[in-house]
Amino acid sequence: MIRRDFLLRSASAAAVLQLPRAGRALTPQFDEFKAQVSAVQLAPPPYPKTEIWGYDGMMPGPELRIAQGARVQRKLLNALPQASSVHWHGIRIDNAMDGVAGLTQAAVEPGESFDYDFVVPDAGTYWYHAHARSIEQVARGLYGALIVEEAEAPEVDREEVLILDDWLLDPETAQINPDFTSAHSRSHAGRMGNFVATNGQYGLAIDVRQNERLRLRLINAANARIFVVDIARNGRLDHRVGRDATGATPEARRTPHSRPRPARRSDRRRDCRLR
Ligand SMILES: [Cu+2]
Repeated sequence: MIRRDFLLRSASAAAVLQLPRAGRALTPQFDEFKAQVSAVQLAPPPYPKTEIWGYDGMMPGPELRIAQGARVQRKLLNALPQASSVHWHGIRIDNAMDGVAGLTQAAVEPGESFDYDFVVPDAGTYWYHAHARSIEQVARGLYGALIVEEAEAPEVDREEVLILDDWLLDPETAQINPDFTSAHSRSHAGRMGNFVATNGQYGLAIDVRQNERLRLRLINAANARIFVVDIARNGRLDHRVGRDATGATPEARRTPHSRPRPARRSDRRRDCRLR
């Protein structure tokens, strides 16, 4: 009873934020992004494409990169067979825009839309993901990077955003195992995959030049897996410059490994000294 009342009130609070229809048509401010069923080449050929759910049909979804203090206005269009919502993980935000279906907003039904409108107060490496039946929707690929740039970024030659995830695929067909709430997953602290991909790609390789300084933003999008990312091998130096909801810290800390746990982020600076 209390929860229903709260839901109704938060739904009407969200409605107040929407512009009148005519005004919106004349000055469209909200970039649309569509949650939809799509297919990507997740496992390498000759495996067929894997059916995923993605924002704009991509997996990961489009990278959102904005300046600290800027305003984000995105219209979620739900073309999925399930109700959905978008949570902006780690962003300090008004509850009405936080995207937790059933708590801070009503889930957006198939065929409907929701306008997200908020300011990003803190620099850092964040991500956005579905937050309705998350155990299924995130595992089907509904997520993307949300990068908030600090006014004075550390000096690097290049930046790479790496989203780590594991997938539970049928080894014959490369399709996502649809048993998202299996007794095994529930009794083993989550769903472990049998296939690891970075930015939705198997065996992703990135060429680096000698002495190139990289900034690596790592995001763990897996449900249960802790990735041990060994980026100190072969004489290459690795420093942590920030993690989760922080921009770069003035003093980089030298650390041998990165172990982003599920939903956590790690911001690394790496000097490539190839032997
Ligand atoms: Cu989250």
